[in-house]
Amino acid sequence: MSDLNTLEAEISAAIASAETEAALEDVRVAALGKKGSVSEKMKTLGKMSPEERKEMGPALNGLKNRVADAINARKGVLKEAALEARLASEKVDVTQPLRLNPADEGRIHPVSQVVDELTAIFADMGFAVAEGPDVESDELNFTALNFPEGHPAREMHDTFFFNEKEDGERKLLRTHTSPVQIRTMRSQQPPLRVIMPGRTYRCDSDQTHTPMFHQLEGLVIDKSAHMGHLKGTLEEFLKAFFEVDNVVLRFRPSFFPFTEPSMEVDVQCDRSGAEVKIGEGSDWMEILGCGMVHPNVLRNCGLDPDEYQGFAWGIGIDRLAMLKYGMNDLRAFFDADVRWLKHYGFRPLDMPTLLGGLSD
Ligand code: 2NM
Repeated sequence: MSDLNTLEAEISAAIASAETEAALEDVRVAALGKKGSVSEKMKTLGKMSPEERKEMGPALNGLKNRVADAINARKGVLKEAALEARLASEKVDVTQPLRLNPADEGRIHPVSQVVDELTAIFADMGFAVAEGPDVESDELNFTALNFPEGHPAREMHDTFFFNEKEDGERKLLRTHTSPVQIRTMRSQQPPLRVIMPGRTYRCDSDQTHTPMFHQLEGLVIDKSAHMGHLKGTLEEFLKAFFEVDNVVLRFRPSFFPFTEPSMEVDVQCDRSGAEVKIGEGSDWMEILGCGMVHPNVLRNCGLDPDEYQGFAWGIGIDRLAMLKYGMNDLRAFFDADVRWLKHYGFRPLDMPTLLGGLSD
């Protein structure tokens, strides 16, 4: 009997000191397994006398059951401890959003959105879209557009020039999209109705200027296109773009080498709130430049100014986007900050159309 007590004490100590479930399993096998210490004792029952068996049977069964219970109890404690340790070492941030599929997560940059809106508006008015290279010749960017030699806009200060080539030609980054107008007038026959959205470059950088910016120019060439058409075109475009029923425009005389007369256009607006509202109020905001295409420009494109005339305008796309969608720092447009894009960007499958809505 006393060696049973010793055995039970040994097994109990082994159970208590098992620190892992695997170690506990070893203790179980060593005691209750086929060749375990308790099992070996059970095997001796068969060789005992009936009296002996009567005493040892219940004693051994009791030992076996107590050992099994102690192992199970220890198992529960170890399981609990293992779970506690895991919970303490692993962290789940339940504030993390679920990962969306790319079409839900991706965003269209406001500049791309506005270009799509402008394209939808002018396509509806019968305009084609033309594009041209960012790297241009001096001839197309300046000379053909009636910039006199030595005009300040040609100077290094505004224009990014490339190094002179061996043949003496000096390429540049276009300072406006007007060279695309020259290319169009030289390659297509009037009547022309074309818009040119694109990147333009000027060596200028502050809160309202970035060295690369986006411009949309428009051009209409016909035998009788006049300033009334220009005014009507701009009014219709601005009403559609700002999604308002009425806009009031103010034309001020200005100067561009490529137009005569040249005008700057202000739109009536309300500046009393945090955002500028177009189509109401009693303030004015300059919004674009325009004019009748200069006879020299027509001549430079092989068009006879006595037969053809036309109008053109240029407008800043980035600023249009800022006005319509309430962004106040132009530089953030080109920071490639995904948080900014998430906030101000547009869903890729919501295409702007005049029928379905430009911006909703
Ligand atoms: C502007 C303002 C006024 C313009 C003129 C031409 C061309 F090629 F037809 F002569 N292209 N763009 C133009 C006219 C651009 O931007 C403020």
